[in-house]
Amino acid sequence: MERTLSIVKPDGVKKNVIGEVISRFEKKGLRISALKMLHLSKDEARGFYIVHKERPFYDSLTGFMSEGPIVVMVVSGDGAISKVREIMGATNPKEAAPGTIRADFASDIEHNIVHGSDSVKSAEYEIPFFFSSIEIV
Ligand code: 3AN
Repeated sequence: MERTLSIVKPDGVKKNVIGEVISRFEKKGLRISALKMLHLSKDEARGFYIVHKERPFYDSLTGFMSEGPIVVMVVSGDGAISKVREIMGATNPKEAAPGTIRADFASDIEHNIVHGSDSVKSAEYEIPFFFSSIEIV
């Protein structure tokens, strides 16, 4: 059993697809082990995306991620990290496979609806960023 951190980003919340995202995970046999809505400050978004601090899009990405509420969740199951990334589709929605969340709902590479940890190491940083151990079932 593996755990990953997924986020419905501010554009996903605005487009009213929180349930759609969760439902796509559930339909593939994944389980939601923790869930909450919150609104990150810019500094908190900077902390979450610290691995990208040298990237040219860091300021714009953290601005976007703090512009409105998000839904954060721990998703669990066999191969949860790669399964969630498959369901999300490629970072750039133009390259995302048909039927993926990003192909269906994302407007561009930054406003791409959903986040999923890209490795075990990332998940180990990202899950405790949002949840304490007693909040995860
Ligand atoms: P993913 O979310 O698919 O793992 P990463 O880790 O490469 O993608 O990038 C993290 C986030 O940074 C992406 N979800 C996306 O919102 C944003 N991002 C990535 N590349 C760009 C880019 N070239 N321009 C703007 N934002 C980007």
